[in-house]
Amino acid sequence: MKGPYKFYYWPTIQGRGEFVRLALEEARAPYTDVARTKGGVARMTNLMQRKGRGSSPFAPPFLESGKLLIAQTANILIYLASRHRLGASGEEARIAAHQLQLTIMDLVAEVHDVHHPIASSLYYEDQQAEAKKCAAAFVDERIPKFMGYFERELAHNGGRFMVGRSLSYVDLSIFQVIAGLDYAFPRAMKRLGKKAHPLRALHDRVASRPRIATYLASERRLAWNEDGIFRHYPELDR
Ligand SMILES: N[C@@H](CCC(=O)N[C@@H](CS)C(=O)NCC(=O)O)C(=O)O
Repeated sequence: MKGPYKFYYWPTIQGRGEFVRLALEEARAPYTDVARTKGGVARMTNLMQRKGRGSSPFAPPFLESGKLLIAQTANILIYLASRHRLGASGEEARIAAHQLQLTIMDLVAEVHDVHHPIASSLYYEDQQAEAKKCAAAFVDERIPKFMGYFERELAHNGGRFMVGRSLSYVDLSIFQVIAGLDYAFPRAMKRLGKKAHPLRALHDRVASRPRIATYLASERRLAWNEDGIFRHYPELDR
């Protein structure tokens, strides 16, 4: 058995942590979502300030595996993939998966910046005018550009998986991105269509995988909310 792992992320949001939770769930890896246990947030913040050997995380999510403390979402995923067959094997496929995941994380950062274009430390209400401008460009230009890219990559790989010939963590992450964009920008995402779009079909295939379906129906899956990265503000959804 690989693990058990200690997983650290903010306890009330899906955020970037969800990409890791999905991988842990699909792998059926034993893990504790530490910040969701009593005193867990303090333990998480202490680890970011730890002294001594090894590097400390700048920000959650991070994963403790034995003596390793691994931060950066894409870095955690590449680690889990090698231990749990969640990624295509071979150098080319490993690099391709990591490349796609880093691009997904770029998109996630842009999603965050739509509602916080000036500063993360300010309330949304204090940067709403700028957010509106940012959202217009994001919806009109960036969503189609990212979706077009991921769609081409999926088609290029045969249409079923983003990389390789079996499910990888990238497929799980595409599921999360589509689900998140559907929540945050339902009107803009209507352009993808209900069923026929290949990325939506991939989303649906991932959602119906038994372990993912069980997870999504469990209390471990946090509800979307307006504290996370994918936020639904109707005024930002054109
Ligand atoms: N590039 C990092 C970003 C990590 C990150 O920004 N984490 C957020 C939560 S989703 C955070 O807590 N940031 C605190 C900060 O930036 O000060 C990753 O992909 O894991």
